[in-house]
Formats: sequence, C-alpha cells, structure tokens
Amino acid sequence: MEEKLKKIQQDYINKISSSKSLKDLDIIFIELFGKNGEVDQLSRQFKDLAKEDLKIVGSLFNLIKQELEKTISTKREEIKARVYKGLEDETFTFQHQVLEAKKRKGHLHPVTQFENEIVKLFNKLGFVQADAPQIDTDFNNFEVLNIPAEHPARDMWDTFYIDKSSNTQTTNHKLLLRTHTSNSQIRILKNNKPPIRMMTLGRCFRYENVDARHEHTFEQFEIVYVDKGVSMANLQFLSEYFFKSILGKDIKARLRPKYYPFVEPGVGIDATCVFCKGSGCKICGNIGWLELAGAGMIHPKVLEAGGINPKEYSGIAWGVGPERMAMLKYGIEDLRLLKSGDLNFLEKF
Ligand code: FA5
Repeated sequence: MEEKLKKIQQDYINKISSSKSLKDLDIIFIELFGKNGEVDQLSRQFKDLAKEDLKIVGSLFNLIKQELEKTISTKREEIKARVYKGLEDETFTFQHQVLEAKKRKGHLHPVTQFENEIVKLFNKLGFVQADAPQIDTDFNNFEVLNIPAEHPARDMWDTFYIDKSSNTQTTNHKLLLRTHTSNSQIRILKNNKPPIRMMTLGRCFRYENVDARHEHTFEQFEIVYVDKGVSMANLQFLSEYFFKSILGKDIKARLRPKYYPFVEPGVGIDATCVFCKGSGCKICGNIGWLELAGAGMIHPKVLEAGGINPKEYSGIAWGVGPERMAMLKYGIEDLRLLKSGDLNFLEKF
C-alpha cells in the first residue's frame, strides 16, 4: 500500500508540473479527489489493513493528499498569472492592429487634396503662401478694403461677430470671423516689397442662407500679384491657366464686370460650364458659363494703405472658392456633402 501511495504521489506531481492550463489541472483534480478518484479508491481499501499498518499508511496518505492539493493550487496560481500577462499582450496587439488598419485606410479630405493641387499649380508660377487669421478685425476685413461701416457692400458679407466681453486682444476694432481671404491683402502689401506674388488659402465664414451652393463655413483661395505693368491681361491669363489645369484643356475663362469696392475695375470670372461645355444646361441656368471667382485690379487706395505707390506699381487680386470648383471637378451636386463627415461619400475620393 505504501508503494502504491508513493507511486501515485510521484506520477501526479509529474502530471501537475507538466500541465499547461487550468483545464488540465481541473482534470487532474477530479482524477485524484473526485468520486471514484485515486484517493477515494485507496481510502476504500483501508478497511482491509491491520491496525498497525493503518496507522502508518493513514498518516502517509494524509501527507500525500495535502501535498498534492497544495501542488495543484500553486500550479493554478502560476498558470493564472501567465494567462493575465498574455491577455495584456493580446490587448496590446489588438490595439496595434486597429491603429495599423486606420493608417492603411485614412486619406486626405477631398477638399484638402484639391487645395494641395491648386497650391502646387501656383507654386510653379512663383507664388508663395501667406497666412491671415480666421478671426480678424473689422478694419482688416472691411475698412482697409474700402468698405467703411454702413457701406451697402457689407450686406453681401454679413458675418459672425465676436462678443466684446470675450475680446482679449489689444484692439479697439470689432472682431469678426473673416468673410473672405481678402483680409490677407493688407498684410501681404505691408510686409512685402514688389514684385509680389503671394497666395492665401483658408476657411471663411458668412451669415449665409445655406443651400446646395452656399455654406456658412467655406474655403477660399486668393492670389495677390503686384509689379510694374501688371494688367487685366495677366488676370485673364492666370484665370485660364488655372481653369484649364484643374478642369480640362477645353475650359475657357470669361471676365465679366462686377463690383468689389477693393478693386477697380472689378470682375466676376466665369468658366465654361463643365457639364454642357458651353451649350447651356440646367446646372449653369442655360448660360453656358459658371461663375467661380471674383477679382480685379487692386484699388489704388488699398495699394497706398499697404505702402505701395499706385503710380509706380499695379496689381491684381483674385479669389476663388475651392469647394465650388471641387463640385465641378468631381460632379458633386451639393456642397454640404463635403463637410458632412459622411464616410460613404468621403471614401469615394
Ligand atoms: C469675394 O469673397 C472676394 N473677396 C473675391 C475677390 C478677391 C474679389 C480679390 C476681388 C479681388 P465672392 O463673395 O464673390 O468674392 O466670393 C468668391 C468666391 O468664394 C465665390 O465665387 C465662390 O466660389 C466662393 N464662395 C462665396 N461664398 C460662398 C459660400 N457661402 N459657400 C461656398 N463658397 C462660397
């Protein structure tokens, strides 16, 4: 009986130490201590033993039983610790995989892609980027551009004003969300000497009746070109260069008189309608042309405000809506889709 006990002890110590999972240990525990298990069967044989033998075997039996129970419980803790650490590793791997998947699928917003294309195009002609703030003074956005308070042109560019109590800047001028990138003009003129070839890109805001072609928050791209002898011919050339490069070689530019207080003369610039190629359709209102930009010769008063002598230099300024152009380039029927955050739409680009 003693030998049998010692064999069981040795066999099960080996089995326990080589087990790999909590499930393995559960099986071993049942084999040993379950109903009809090794311990149960041995104890049933005790009744056949002599009293002296029972004393020896009984205490050995208890010792071995306790040892096996303890070995199982130690092994159980060891396996648990390993599993938890493995789980941490697995969670890390999972998070890593999610990040990798995101990296693979992400791409630039279609308007950003389009704007990068425009910037590259004008870089080629020597234009460099200038910056202007989205929150600006009434002075930079309107007054210096020949649009004093109460000027009727302000009605076209109503915007959102910043509450005076939250104005932490040291200016007495009203602060507002800029209505156009033309707020860059005075900064460009003041900070640079002719010849000047600069461009500004960014977000603008208007108190707008939102519809398929108008957003309250939208992008503009603007160029300022000042040198001796700059004329409307340069404007015509740059407009056509721009439209042909972006929308196709068969697209022409047309200048139409339009009033902007900060240019003289001022023009609206139309491109041949990309949908009907000029023959007239529903989208262009049967005109064959679509207005894409506003532009003109920089007003002498604005040049002077920027410290440039209008008798020596002349300049053109030109502002376009990249989202309106993207609508034409990609055949998007509603401008609002671009800022909708709708992935079904955005993933098409
Ligand atoms: C201006 O904003 C002038 N600052 C342009 C300019 C620059 C004139 C330099 C002279 C010299 P206008 O309001 O027309 O002009 O806007 C210019 C372009 O911005 C429009 O042709 C259109 O493409 C885009 N745009 C204007 N309002 C919106 C709007 N609410 N949503 C989307 N795009 C708009």
